[in-house]
Amino acid sequence: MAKELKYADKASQEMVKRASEENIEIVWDRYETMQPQCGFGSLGICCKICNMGPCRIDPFGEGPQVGVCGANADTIAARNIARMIAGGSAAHSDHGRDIAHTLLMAAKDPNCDYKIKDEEKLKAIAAIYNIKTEGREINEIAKDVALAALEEFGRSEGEVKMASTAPKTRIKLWRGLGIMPRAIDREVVEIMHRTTMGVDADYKNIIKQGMRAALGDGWGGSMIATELSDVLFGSPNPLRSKANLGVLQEDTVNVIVHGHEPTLSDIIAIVSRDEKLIAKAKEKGAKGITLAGICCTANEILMRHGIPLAGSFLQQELAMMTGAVDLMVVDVQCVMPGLSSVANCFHTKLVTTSPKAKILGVDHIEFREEDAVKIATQILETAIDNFPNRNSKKVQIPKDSEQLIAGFTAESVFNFLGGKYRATYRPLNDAIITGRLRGAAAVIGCSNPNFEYEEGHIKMVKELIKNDTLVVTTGCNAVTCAKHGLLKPEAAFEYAGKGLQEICRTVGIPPVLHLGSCVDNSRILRVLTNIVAEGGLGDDISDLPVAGAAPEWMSEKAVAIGFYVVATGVYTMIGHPLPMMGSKNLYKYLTEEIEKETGGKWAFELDPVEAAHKMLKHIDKKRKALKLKPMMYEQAFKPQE
Ligand code: SF4
Ligand code: MSK
Repeated sequence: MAKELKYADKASQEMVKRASEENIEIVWDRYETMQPQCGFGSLGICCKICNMGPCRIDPFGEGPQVGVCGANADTIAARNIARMIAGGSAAHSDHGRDIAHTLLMAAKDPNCDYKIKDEEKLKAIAAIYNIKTEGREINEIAKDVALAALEEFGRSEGEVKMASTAPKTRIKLWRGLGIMPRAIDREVVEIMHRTTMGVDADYKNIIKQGMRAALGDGWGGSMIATELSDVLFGSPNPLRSKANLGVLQEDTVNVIVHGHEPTLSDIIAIVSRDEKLIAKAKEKGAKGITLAGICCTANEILMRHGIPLAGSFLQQELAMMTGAVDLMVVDVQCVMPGLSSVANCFHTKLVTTSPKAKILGVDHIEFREEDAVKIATQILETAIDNFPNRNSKKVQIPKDSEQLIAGFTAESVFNFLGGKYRATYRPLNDAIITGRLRGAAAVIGCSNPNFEYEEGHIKMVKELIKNDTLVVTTGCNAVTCAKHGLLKPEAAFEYAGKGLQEICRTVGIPPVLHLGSCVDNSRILRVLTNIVAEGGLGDDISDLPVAGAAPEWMSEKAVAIGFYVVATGVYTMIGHPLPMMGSKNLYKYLTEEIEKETGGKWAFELDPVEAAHKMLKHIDKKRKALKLKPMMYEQAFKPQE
């Protein structure tokens, strides 16, 4: 019996109620069944790295304080966290590698289904890699860029070159700390080596390697994924669309894409407009084809094609509960295996596509970039053929959907915020310097059944914008904000402080800017770098009045993101603490001492409003250090000194 979702959007509430009434088990039910969850695991003090274990440390100090090998709570917790970073970094970066391979294929084969869509961006990346562009064919440049990007993963000497785009002060600091990433794969492998039995036992040293791998993700693998996706699929520009389950239609073939990589979903977005396929759908009695997305692949095709968002991570099963999804196609990451049993309760076909991600008993149509259009067509035809199997008596599509604006990037936000100045961050920096804006915050990340669904995201974001803090968002927070109407310019007049309202009115932007998928957190790193470069707000990212948050985090990828953000010098707030509270020393290091090293640190706070206040307090501390003017308008939140 699924619980009542107090803060969720109405569509989710309706579908959860339906699941409960029809006795269909979904994620919240499985979460309840799992209670009580393992206390040792939550505290990060169980270890099963070798076969002398599993070992667990007694958190009350009465039982064993070391494992069979002598590893204590600090070592065990740090190793567990580092392995989470390795998992998260590997996921983002393997995605980046696949995009680089696709770019190489497009560059070599003139008949390839993928083309270079953003030549300017390609040339900008070529400059990072010192690749000559003048007088050269675009495909030659693309080939060299793809090869240079692929080099980043496994080079044996040197540093990740993409990371050289960070502010110079930051690079110097990373080199000094020994955390400048060398090669993306190498750092992940080194985590696995250092954390195997009998290697690194110094918790700070283990975390430093974790940060090096995380930096290889944020400033390497994820950045490559974002930049090369812009080259191949086109850089996003602000556009309008809709979000929530109400975007599904009773009278069309409904196809949902879910997962992360845009290689397949972008082609499906294009092929779904094919006249022949639409005619085929009509032959089967449908009025056309509706395509919508879940999770980050949704964000990818929203940003570039305006394809509507069906929902966030926790809505993947709820979309199926409408009984109106003819096919859900998934690739990699955040795809719950539980989808298959929900699909079995309806006519919905679930199709896996990646050789890296199969689910037993689920149809698999293997995706190959070489045959992208052919396979996308086959998937859509399978959906069309399944439409007549839909039982209209079982269809219940919630009415709810919301308008949104998405498609902001480090470059397009640049033009937008430039206003009449265009192509400059000056007005943004000036707004912060003069106190019209308090600062900026990135609120990102997953939703998690261990949290009151959507409460963390929405309450935090509203509290930040109320206090004149511009919010940028990606991933499932972006989907949640969209569903709750926060990605509309009008939201500024309802929820934002007076200063932020003025900016939104002048420039015509929402108070919350959607910057894309999880790998697109790299766009936020670029924005921060550009703010520093514009001047007037210090010499490094750690000087800026900014903060980051993932209130309802779930994935290992969120841990990797958090660590590259902390290593980049940013105060990083999450709801549930990292699973390491069984180590007092590690807790102290990550929430206090690390600030002296990187300028960033972790903070954990379950109450989303209190969490926002802690972020605002940090922003104010940075404003004070920069000797910025007092805020122009009265602030709702006034920290006690
Ligand atoms: Fe136990 Fe040490 Fe082996 Fe971990 S590495 S399972 S703590 S003996
Ligand atoms: S999809 S990683 S649930 S944000 Fe990127 Fe959402 Fe988190 Fe997956």
